[in-house]
Amino acid sequence: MNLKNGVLLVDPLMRRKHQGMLDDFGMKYDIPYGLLAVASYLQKRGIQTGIISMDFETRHGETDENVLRMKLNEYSPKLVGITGYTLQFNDVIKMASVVKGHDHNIRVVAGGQHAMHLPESMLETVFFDVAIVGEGEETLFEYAGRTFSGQTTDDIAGIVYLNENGRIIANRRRGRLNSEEIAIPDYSILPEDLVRNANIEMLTTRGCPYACKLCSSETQYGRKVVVRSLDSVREEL
Ligand code: B12
Ligand code: SF4
Repeated sequence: MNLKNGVLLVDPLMRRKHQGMLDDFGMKYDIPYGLLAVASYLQKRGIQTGIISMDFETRHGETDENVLRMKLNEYSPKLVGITGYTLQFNDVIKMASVVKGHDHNIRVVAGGQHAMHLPESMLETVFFDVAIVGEGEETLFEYAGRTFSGQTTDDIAGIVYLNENGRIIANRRRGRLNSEEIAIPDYSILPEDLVRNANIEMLTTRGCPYACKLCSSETQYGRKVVVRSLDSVREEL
């Protein structure tokens, strides 16, 4: 795969750090649903996108750093996006530092749960160009398009970035995707062996009308619920 004008998305280590633990159903891997949603959306709109799951790629004992270096050499992406829960924070930073160490000109984007709640904690590490808040599909599509054509990215809705004075700038939030804009997950983007050894879930709605203190839903989605159409759910099944 050549990603010279494409995007490489990385899911840092999660389970392999804990001796390759299996889940309650005896499965080895997790589907990185957030990355798959973003990649399926970008591919549909003509941006070639690859996903690396570090739990899967390190299954024969390679280190995550070496896998990433190998993939960067193989794919030559211009842009790398890294997802992560808070408990993956250190590995997210490690992955970003490997990318910038490999080639400082590659744009590195932070997304997912930790980045959207504490974007400044990503930007302060200086390994990220921007953090994306909320749903990632349209924001990354616009950011990648503008980056590839050499345009400014500072005014893109949904991004947080460091300006030239080192100040953190949070742009206005982007509106939500409607039900037809949510791409049907394209499982062919992931290695077949990963998919066969993971539980497959279906996400038929996004968002919640409530705002419980313990939950991330309101920060991520506001209070609007978006329900996918029956046709799209049927097609995914
Ligand atoms: C379904 C779900 C699960 C499922 C499936 C997990 C999986 N394989 O992904 C199960 C039950 C297995 C699960 C387990 C866990 N979960 Co869970 N889970 C959820 C839930 C309800 C929905 C997540 C989801 O799939 N959303 C749909 C996808 C499409 O959205 P998304 O991943 O957020 O991605 C979007 C954006 O974040 C963004 N994005 C994501 N990555 C990137 C990357 C880039 C570069 C860009 C630009 C954008 C981007 O774009 C995506 C599309 O819009 C959320 C609650 C919530 N509000 O989101 C909690 C949530 C994600 N889970 C959480 C946690 C903690 C866990 C566990 C770690 C719990 C534990 N201690 O074991 C495990 C981790 C399992 C694992 N290895 O992934 C926390 C994370 C909190 C945090 N600050 O990190 C959440 C937010 C719940 C909460 N507390 O509010 N979970
Ligand atoms: S915990 Fe989150 S998803 Fe559940 S009702 Fe509360 S706000 Fe909604």
